[in-house]
Amino acid sequence: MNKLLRFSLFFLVFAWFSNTANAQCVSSSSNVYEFFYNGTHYEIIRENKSWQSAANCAVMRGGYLAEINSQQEQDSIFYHVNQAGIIASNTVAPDGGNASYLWLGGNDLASEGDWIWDGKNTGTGPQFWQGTTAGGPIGGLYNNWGFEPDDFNGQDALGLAFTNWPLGTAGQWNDVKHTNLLYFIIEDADTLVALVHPEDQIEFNAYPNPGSGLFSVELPEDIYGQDQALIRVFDLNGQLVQELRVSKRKTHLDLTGFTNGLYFLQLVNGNVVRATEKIMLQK
Ligand SMILES: [Ca+2]
Ligand SMILES: [Ca+2]
Ligand SMILES: [Ca+2]
Repeated sequence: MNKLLRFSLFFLVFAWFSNTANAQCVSSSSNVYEFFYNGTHYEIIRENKSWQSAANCAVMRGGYLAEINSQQEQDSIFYHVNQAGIIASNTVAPDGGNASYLWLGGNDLASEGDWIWDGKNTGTGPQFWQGTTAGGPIGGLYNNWGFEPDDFNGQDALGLAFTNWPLGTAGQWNDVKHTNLLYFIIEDADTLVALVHPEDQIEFNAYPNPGSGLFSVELPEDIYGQDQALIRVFDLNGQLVQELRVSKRKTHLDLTGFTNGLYFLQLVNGNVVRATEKIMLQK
């Protein structure tokens, strides 16, 4: 394939990808505020999503909803939340004293009172708190609740307060309903810049396409053997359905357990998205 054709094809695929999967995640890069803490890339996303949609979006961007593990991380995140150009009235949880919040990666959705760090929305993760205000931390893990959690009318997701509420102050945590549509904070997001540099793109083939479940994925020589290469598979809703580490030039991808439809493949190398592909599953 000549270079110009390859270049054009790349942009067609990229435009198509942006218009479908990414459109359901972040609609404009101008709504993304980036920062680094302790060598890790964070993003504050100024778009409103339910807790689960926000977590799915975090995974699609290569990370997870932020999990705060220390006072230093709390302080750094809250500092940047205040630098991120957030208009408080755009990210309000009515059941959280009508104050403003951003999603963090904690919830007690799976089991009431068992607060876990579940920033990838897998339903599992380390537990950091047990019970309501009368409860306590688990395993000495960090927490920064206000006079919370109180499970008021059934609250199962963790909000970082941007403004004060009757039971706490800005910066502290509150449990609010997971269906609130709030801004959110992603930890360990990929650096997506490679997508706009076609010369950095990696050749990446998945076949047969369409296929009935077993796909072969072929990678070029230059990432052969590097254990940092990852293939991620997303469904049309942006939910991560599979993630595999690439250690061989030719890899097999088994989607036989999934429903028919279109899936997106992301090839990640060196914490950068190097290629995207779409495959059709037709059993
Ligand atoms: Ca963290
Ligand atoms: Ca709860
Ligand atoms: Ca609460």
